[in-house]
Amino acid sequence: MRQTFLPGEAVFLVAAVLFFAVISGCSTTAPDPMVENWQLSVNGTTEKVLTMNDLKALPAVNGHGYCVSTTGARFGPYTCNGVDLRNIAALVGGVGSGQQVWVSAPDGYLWVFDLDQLNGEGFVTFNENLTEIPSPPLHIILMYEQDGKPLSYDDGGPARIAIVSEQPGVITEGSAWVKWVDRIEIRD
Ligand SMILES: Nc1nc2c(c(=O)[nH]1)N[C@H]1C(S)=C(S)[C@@H](COP(=O)(O)O)O[C@H]1N2
Ligand SMILES: [Mo]
Repeated sequence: MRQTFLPGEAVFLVAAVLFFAVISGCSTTAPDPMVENWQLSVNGTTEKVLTMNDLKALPAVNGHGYCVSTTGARFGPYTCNGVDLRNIAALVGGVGSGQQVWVSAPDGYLWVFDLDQLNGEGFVTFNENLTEIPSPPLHIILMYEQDGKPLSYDDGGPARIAIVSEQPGVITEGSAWVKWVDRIEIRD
């Protein structure tokens, strides 16, 4: 048996379908549980726990990031958006001379940065041919966007360390690019 709809009913049906599509998560703004559940613990003179919204509320740094693994695989070049590690450290008392910043992830990976590196100095840098070049000024950021998009889990998201420069084509060592960062500690 054939059913007919009046135009008004058709409009209602379309609206209802769209409404359920949106509330069931078929929308680009649906919250991502990985991002929603992510927390960053920051320990220094004091302690802080940051959510992604807290991180995004800090001043954003945008730069060019490009890294190479010990096996020679390259990642990038990317445009990276995140927060300067110094601004995160400042929330818990900052980093004094002789102190280090320990950045770690749930898989147990840990990388340590010294104060010079925090100020963008003392990194080994390469050009596209993997020839070592003098380092331009660099910034260590906690990146939450790569190429303008939220950082995927496979790329180390929700938040990953990136070493960025104002100029493109500067390659840094991938070992410092800690993926899935959830803990930052200032240590003596
Ligand atoms: N959490 C975490 N981050 C990490 C690593 C890791 O094992 N765990 N490996 C590092 C190393 S040695 C490199 S070269 C880069 C790229 O690693 P990938 O090849 O696993 O992407 O991520 C870095 N960040
Ligand atoms: Mo590596």
